[in-house]
Amino acid sequence: MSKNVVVVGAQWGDEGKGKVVDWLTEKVQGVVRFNGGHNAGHTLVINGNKTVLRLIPSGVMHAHVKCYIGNGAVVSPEALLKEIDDLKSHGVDAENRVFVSGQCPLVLPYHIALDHAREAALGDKKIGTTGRGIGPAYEDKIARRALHVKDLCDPEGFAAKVRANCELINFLLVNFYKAEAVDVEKMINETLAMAPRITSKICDVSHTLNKLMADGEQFLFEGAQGTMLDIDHGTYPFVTSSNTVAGFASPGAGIGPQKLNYILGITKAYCTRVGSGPFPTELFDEVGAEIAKRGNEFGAVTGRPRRCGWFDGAALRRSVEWNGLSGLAVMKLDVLDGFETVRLGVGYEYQGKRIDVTPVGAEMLAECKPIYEDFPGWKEPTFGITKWDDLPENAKKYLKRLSEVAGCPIALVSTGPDRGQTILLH
Ligand code: 2SA
Ligand code: MG
Repeated sequence: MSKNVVVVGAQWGDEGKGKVVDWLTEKVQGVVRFNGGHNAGHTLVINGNKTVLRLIPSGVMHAHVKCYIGNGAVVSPEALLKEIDDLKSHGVDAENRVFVSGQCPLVLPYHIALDHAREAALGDKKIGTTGRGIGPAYEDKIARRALHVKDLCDPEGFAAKVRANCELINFLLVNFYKAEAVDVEKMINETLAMAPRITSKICDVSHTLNKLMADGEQFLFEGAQGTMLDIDHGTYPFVTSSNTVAGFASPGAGIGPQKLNYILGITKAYCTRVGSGPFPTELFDEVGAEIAKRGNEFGAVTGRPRRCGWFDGAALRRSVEWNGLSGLAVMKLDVLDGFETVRLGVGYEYQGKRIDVTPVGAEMLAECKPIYEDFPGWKEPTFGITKWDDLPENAKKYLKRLSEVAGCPIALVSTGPDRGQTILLH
């Protein structure tokens, strides 16, 4: 493995980053989150036990690893502490191994109230957010009125800033959205009660990483959500509110881009999306339902059923370009076992013309019809296979073409949820 690796979701999220990060973590000293918040949901299966991580990097399951949350992520104090407590109940002590940048914007209950009110007001045009207040928290950051983790060190200043922000927020909630006002003093008191446990984790993440890298330590940068949900490049407005592309690991953690040595894009052997927005290869038939069932495709945070479809090569090609992917990890190949035919999206038809990459934003994509290449399926199970040569011929053909269409070599193939159920290619 190269020195520092960035792992990003190459599709719409939920590609199985958690398994890959957990697996690669054995070789690094630290794992870093650089975007998103507790809207992320990484399901890990370790020795058959299922654990869901939201804000804490998946590497936490390894006792030797330090976990950093960089300034590009947004932090809910309540979610962070609950996650540490949940881990403790699973026998994982994360209390003194989680380090948070003081510059992370906070996600507070008023952001969550606003997220819910906005979605309700949008009705059937809603984004389908996770309802975790992520968008409103990033809005505060961009509008230069965010509360930061470091503000928790100054209770009076914190309270004054929250009161000032909530004047506007409560006005909006009550008068515009006809929703309930947030109890500001209760929110201040409850947040400040959590403050000591949060402030003890404050760290100058940028400087620490730079110093440790100079000492030869290696890091893994764990992206949240997926490339097609990137605020700048994704299917806007049906996107999350942060940059999900690999390059954001640099400003989101405070390190130079030349420190990012290998970019691994995680993709499923098919495609899923949760929330609203265009998804050209989506399946509405029994094949889609079968993929959802076999792949257990439910949101890790919200439990929402994920929409399922065939692999979208045009979207993956974009993802390869936007992230500068060095290699692909193709997950959940075994979910496609036994299908008569497996389809691979290789482009779209848009207003009678063929296009080879996804258009930017939602409007054009909503009008795109996928162009497929069909592959004969494979009868033999791939579940648990650990060597490329042991894969059924038809599965190999499918994967080779997938890699060709995406324009990126396959670095690994996952054939089951456990760490060992992996084929390593380079
Ligand atoms: P938000 O909450 O403002 O970030 O929502 C905006 C859009 O981003 C999508 N989004 C996600 N898509 C896939 N997985 C995510 N994490 C959870 C998981 C999702 C869950 O790992 O399963 O449990 O539902 C995630 N987070 C945000 C979201 O669906 C909106 O389309
Ligand atoms: Mg997830």
